[in-house]
Amino acid sequence: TTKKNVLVFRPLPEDQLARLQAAHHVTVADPRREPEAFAAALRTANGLIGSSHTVDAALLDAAPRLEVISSVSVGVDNYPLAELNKRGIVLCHTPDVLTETVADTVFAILMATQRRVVELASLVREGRWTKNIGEELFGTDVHGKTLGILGFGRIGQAVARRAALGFGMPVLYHARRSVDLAAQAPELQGRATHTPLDELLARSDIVLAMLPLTDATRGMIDAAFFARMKPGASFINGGRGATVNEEALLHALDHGTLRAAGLDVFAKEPLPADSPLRTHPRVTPLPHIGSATHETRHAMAELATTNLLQVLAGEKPTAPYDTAAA
Ligand code: 8YV
Repeated sequence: TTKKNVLVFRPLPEDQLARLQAAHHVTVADPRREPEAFAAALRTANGLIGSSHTVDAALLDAAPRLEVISSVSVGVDNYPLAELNKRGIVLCHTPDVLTETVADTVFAILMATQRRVVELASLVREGRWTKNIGEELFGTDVHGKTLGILGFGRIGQAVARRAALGFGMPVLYHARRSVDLAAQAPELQGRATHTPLDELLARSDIVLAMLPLTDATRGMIDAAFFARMKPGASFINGGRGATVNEEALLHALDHGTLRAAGLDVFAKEPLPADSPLRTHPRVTPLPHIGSATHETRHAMAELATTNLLQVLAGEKPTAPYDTAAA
């Protein structure tokens, strides 16, 4: 097939870069560090591989030959979906290969938040473990507690499996439509229940947001949301930071009844140094590491490379994103 021009704007593993270079002309340019090289390559690029960098209509205008964007991510909120659809530019992403890893991360954050792991590890590291840990430093049990999940896609269901099957936790979930558990997740039948949001918030000991960032979910987790949560409950976010009103979260922690928060994602990333969420004693913050394991990031890069090669060869990609449905 004809060699085309591919612009890679995030680091790819050597073996995946080699796959691309064997088939096409490849330029690697980080738009943040090499804006001129990036802009020059964009002008002739037929395909893009990237991830969290925001793509907008102006960037698409500067890429007149673009046929496909292959994202190394499952989330696609940093892409102009309607614009891509209008221009007939194919968008691909990397679902499924990261599901279990992100679910592991989310459960790790949940456990760390409820048992105060980061705070107590710091106590040891800073030489402040001078006597038996007293009640003021106790955490709260996870097993058997009720977990409420917002967003019940592949990752939400994977977290539910860990909670229900591993930790005996009743799972409530809220999503735009109920999930056919018999077909999609038979092991969760009788263990996960589609629940109205208010009831989920009133009953859950832990509320987990696994929501994509859309016009509907942006800022939806606000003061009224936290006020409706069960007193003493905790909040975990493993989806997208901008679904949360962070001022309302801090207010719920300091003046409401929110026990604690575990956050892998933030409205602005990296988290600004002056954000109170960085140092709040009842916040367990992580730097968006949901899919960040050697194995999974390689699998994501491999799938993103395969998607791109397929589209440029005129084939249907393994994992297209339906921009028309957005
Ligand atoms: C990031 C994620 O994309 O897949 C997603 O949507 O949030 C993460 O995997 C990743 O950090 C960027 O490669």
